[in-house]
Amino acid sequence: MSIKAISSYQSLNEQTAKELAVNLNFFEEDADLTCCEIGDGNLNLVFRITENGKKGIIIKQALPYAKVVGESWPLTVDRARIEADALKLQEIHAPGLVPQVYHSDDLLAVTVMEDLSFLNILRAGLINGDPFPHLAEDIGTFLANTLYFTSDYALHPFKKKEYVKNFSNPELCKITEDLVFTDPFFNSETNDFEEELLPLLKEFWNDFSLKLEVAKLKKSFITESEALLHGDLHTGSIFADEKHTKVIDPEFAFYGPIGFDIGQFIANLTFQAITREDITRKEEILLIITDTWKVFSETFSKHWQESGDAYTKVRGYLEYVLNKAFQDSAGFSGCELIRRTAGLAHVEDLDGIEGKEKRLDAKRKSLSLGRELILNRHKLSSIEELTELIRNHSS
Ligand code: SR1
Ligand code: MG
Repeated sequence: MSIKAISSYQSLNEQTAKELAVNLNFFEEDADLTCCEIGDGNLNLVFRITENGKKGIIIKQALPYAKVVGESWPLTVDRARIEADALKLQEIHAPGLVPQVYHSDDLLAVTVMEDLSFLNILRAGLINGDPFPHLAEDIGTFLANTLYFTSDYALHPFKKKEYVKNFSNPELCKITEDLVFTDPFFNSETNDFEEELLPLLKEFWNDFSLKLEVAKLKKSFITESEALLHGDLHTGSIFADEKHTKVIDPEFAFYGPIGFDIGQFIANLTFQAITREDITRKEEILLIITDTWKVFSETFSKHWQESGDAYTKVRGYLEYVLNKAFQDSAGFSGCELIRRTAGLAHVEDLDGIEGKEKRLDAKRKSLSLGRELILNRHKLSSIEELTELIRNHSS
């Protein structure tokens, strides 16, 4: 049976993914196609289809459960629609910085998009020590444009509310609410950590000032519909090389606080600042963090001048919005550092360290720095102060 003829969801395999690609006219009937499932993320199937080794297409399909856990964790396939819609909007506001979407099908939960396999996943490239000279400029621009142009500062209130409705993403938000903001701060079953970290984690679980600050950050994540977020902007959600940067995988997109995307990006760079032994190479990461914030805040401020909202002309309002985003991003970074060290989904930057003592040392630094960022975020008044805090905790 041809995959185009089906009228309900079914998960693809390498054969049916090829049939779908032909039926959608991406290839001729008699094309000699190769199809590989290359998904290495936590949730989806990703098929790469090529003809004679030439640049091909990607077919991404959402599974009705979280792949990382299995069928016991059901998960809405509506996230495929959210991802395709978010990519289309991001391409309008940050052209060239996301993969092109060629086709999407909400019923099959499929997005057909540009094959970016000529690029590397940023996390792997950073671990390898590759240079990314355009990263700060590109991600700073991506953040400023996608966050500003989907916010009330830029949109008519009716349009903004239409977007809020379209990008309502409760199941994926709940994953973040649990895995980022709750579970690592309690003795939860989903936590996953090396037993030597237990004494430090017990300190966290008994620290009510820490929990209060995380509760405030979680409240902000849940209640502040400020802009359309990517929602999962770690270094595994970015393809890059020396010339290009492409942000992928916005299936966690929803309306939330601006500082969340910035904070997740900063945290995932921070793992590299922690694990790099050579001072110069550590400083390269701190410079990317500094420049990303500078590009973000300068570009966002430039867009602000065009806003039609009367209050954007009031002295001090822009500074308030940026300062809140900055301090929130420090706090969200802290949560991300802790969850990737002790929660359910880890990062290769830490888990890939071979010597046990070295690995534990890096993990303890991530946890302690995470706690510092959460507790002291309101004392930070510049990106230099933030990078100094990271520097002090990572040496
Ligand atoms: C069950 S999903 C685990 C994590 O993978 C995604 O990339 C998100 O970061 C999520 O929290
Ligand atoms: Mg992902």
